[in-house]
Amino acid sequence: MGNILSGETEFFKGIGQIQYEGPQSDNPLAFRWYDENLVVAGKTLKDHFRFACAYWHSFCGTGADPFGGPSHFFPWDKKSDPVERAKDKMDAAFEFITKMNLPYYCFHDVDLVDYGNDVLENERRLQALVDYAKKKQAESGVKLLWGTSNLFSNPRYMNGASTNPDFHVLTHAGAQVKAALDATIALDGENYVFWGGREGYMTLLNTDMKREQEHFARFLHTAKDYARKNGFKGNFFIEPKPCEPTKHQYDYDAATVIGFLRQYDLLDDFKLNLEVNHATLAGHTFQHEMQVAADAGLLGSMDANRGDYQNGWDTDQFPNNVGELTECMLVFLEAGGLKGGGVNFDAKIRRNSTDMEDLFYAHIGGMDTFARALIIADNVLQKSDYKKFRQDRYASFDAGKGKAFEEGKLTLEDLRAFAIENGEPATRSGKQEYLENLLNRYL
Ligand code: XLS
Ligand code: NI
Ligand code: NI
Repeated sequence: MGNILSGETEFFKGIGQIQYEGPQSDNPLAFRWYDENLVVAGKTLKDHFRFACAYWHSFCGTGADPFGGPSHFFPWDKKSDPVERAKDKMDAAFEFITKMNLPYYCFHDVDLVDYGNDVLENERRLQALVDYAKKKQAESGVKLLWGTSNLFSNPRYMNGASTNPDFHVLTHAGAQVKAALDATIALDGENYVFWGGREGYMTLLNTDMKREQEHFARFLHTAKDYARKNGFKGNFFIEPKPCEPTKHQYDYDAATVIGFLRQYDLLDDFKLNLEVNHATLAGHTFQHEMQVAADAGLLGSMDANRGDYQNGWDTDQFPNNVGELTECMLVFLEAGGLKGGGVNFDAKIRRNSTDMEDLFYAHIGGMDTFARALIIADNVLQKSDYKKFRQDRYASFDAGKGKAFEEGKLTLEDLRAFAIENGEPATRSGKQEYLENLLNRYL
């Protein structure tokens, strides 16, 4: 992949191509673990992860929080014309993405260019940036992992988008999704995401939940049919999150979404895009969410970040906990990886991380943590008795009456007879501490 494209302003001055230098390196602007060509479990790290940069956090985020305005002031955010400003932002984005060697990026429609309230004008703006992005992708080799539509920021969506009680609002969501799908298709996007930020309710006192969920499903079918008709071959992903901004979101967690997809006949086209911090908010570990999705064959993609155990909201910090991620990578490897998606850094640098290189440190740390965790997890699977231990725990179902039960051949009376015949079962340890120590041995 090339460096900065010729003839443009360099936004990240003094920072060159980020290289792999190995664990001994003390260069903070180098990879210590992420060697994209390293083969682990039969695949290069590049192909395992398909890392993506999230346009919104990295190039649209300003450091603002509910208690204060922007603290990040970017040189690409200066021009007054929205399309010209957006092109500068895209120059900066592609400079960063190529310097980081990230193979993919992801965007919402309104990340590429600011939207107003005029549907036709928004479509014109987006088209201008799609034309521009096409050139940038061709020059750099960077690809679009997924596109999506922001159906939560505009005040018209305060009561939901496709679950809004007002049909008129729903039509605006339709217009926006059509344009975002067109953009994703035009840019050879590999997937399309629906995150239902305001698809939920603030109070049941004013909400017909059944009707809203039916509208949601109808909307997804309508969008899917449009995309397929226009040649989109990729996956649709639903991204679960239990709450924030609404009190209760319909796509609560992986299990809830899988039930919804099954109920409304969407399983052929939709899979899951799981986010670490959303799992935490749902009261789950991320490996739990991954396992639920993997068991259903729906582990599509992931939004990499981490939460904060002392805060109850989506802090979207960059991942850096090797131990936790190793447990996730065990599930990842045993599931055979992601189905069509990749690892998108849906994470933002802190409000007080105000230097241009902070964005680099953040991504380098995230990519290194994933690489290191995957290598460790592969060692655990290859070299330890971790797999065997788990298999052996279920050995009583591998033969005899246990096997017959699994095959549906035993009645409740048969179970009773076995219990009487065999007396009290022997105590068997779950060996949790042994297994936790085992993981630590490989860290
Ligand atoms: C917000 C979500 C959002 C989606 C894309 O919490 O994570 O960023 O990934 O709309
Ligand atoms: Ni996300
Ligand atoms: Ni999130």
